[in-house]
Amino acid sequence: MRKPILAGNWKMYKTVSQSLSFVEHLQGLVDDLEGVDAVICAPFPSLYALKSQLEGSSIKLAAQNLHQAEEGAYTGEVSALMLQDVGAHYVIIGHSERRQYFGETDESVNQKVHAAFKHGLLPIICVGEDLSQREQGTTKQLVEEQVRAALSGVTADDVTRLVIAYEPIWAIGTGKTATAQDANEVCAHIRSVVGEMYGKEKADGVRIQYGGSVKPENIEELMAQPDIDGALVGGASLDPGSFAKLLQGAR
Ligand code: G2H
Repeated sequence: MRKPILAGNWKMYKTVSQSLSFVEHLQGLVDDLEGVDAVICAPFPSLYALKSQLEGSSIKLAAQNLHQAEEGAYTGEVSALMLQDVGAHYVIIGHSERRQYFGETDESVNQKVHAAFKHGLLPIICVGEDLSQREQGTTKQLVEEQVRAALSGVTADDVTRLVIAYEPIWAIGTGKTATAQDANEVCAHIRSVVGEMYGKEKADGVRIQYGGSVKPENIEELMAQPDIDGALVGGASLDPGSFAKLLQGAR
């Protein structure tokens, strides 16, 4: 029913030539992507070059951010139309690093979700709690607020086209992974919130990823959970061999 989706979030790593060489290497390692949607979330400068290199491949491109305005005097920003034009299919919205270092809020995340859909980009919406929120036991409440805010005004048709990534901040790049059961519990809660907003049938169609120190060694255990439909992977997606193993483990 829900097709697994494995996305490599390269963050601020890889020049254009490094990006091209990654894909060339990956294509030599993976010839069959049946059963999984493979996504590369590359830095802006690499997208256009990767678009040509991925012609005919089922690997999809994603951007890591966008600006919510149509266009305008926003120095240093990139619009949904520009991203769609250079080959992006998905766009990460509201990654915790954007929220933490660049002042993104639930409100701007929602605006970006609408901007993405307007130009045919599919959002990968990130939500997740920090360590103190987890310790205080407010994880589900916080994640619910983030999900409700991000989806505000999103139509029932669009909701099954987007992806939600649950990324506990304390597990990002730290080597600490939430246990598969803990991760699933929050993903199941996210699905129930979507169900309250759109009905069970729609909620059953929404793909929910886990992110935070996912690697080839733990991908299968995470994917075995009923409410985890894929992963958003940072560090372990930077090496083509590791990414190929993750794709294999996600199928
Ligand atoms: C979480 C994740 C990718 P990492 O940010 O989105 O990174 O896998 O390095 O924890």
